[in-house]
Amino acid sequence: MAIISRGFSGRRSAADVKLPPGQYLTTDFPVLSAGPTPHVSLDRWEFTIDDSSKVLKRWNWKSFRELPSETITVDIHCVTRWSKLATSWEGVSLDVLLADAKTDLSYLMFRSYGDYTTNLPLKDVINKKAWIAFKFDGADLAPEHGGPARLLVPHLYFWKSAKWVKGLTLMSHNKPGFWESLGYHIYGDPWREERYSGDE
Ligand SMILES: Nc1nc2c(c(=O)[nH]1)N[C@H]1C(S)=C(S)[C@@H](COP(=O)(O)O)O[C@H]1N2
Ligand SMILES: [Mo]
Repeated sequence: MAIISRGFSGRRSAADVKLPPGQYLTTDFPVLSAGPTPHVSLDRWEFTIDDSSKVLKRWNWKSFRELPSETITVDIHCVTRWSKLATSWEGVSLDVLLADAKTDLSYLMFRSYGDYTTNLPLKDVINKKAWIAFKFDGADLAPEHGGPARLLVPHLYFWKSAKWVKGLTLMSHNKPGFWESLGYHIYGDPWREERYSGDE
């Protein structure tokens, strides 16, 4: 009897996959950047958490890389309609980074080198839903894909996964980031097809 178990082979064929509405599968890894790739040297790199008035936490590359990290395999969905399955990353979860930043502020603005920003509710980055990733497919994250480190929030459209991330600001109210100010959806759930601000 030839019974092929999907769980056993660990692979999914296109027929097995349910994609978010309006998405197609790609196997390559398109580069989408609103501006030039900022090149940040590791000895100048830092990641900070602030609340708009003061810096609450700060890591340099060395202290960041000493944090516990994990390998994550996730599907990603770009608002330009490509989806890529089972991408493999290594990163530090936001749970680790936010661990002793006790706060009653429920929104975040992620900030990148090169000035990109994107907003997220705090609840969407905790409980193993978001990481600061520094490896893709076992190799250091390439600069065009956001290296040295990028945000990875796979359950939302990929514009939320800020490349070249340098920190986050805790906020009491939700505020649009770069693409959200230009007409993209404030939240961006691919399963509800929240592409543009008019989409419910
Ligand atoms: N800093 C920064 N992050 C960014 C972007 C950007 O222009 N600048 N583009 C976003 C968009 S629209 C997408 S789809 C993904 C693309 O990531 P990739 O180039 O690694 O595929 O990065 C997101 N993060
Ligand atoms: Mo995108």
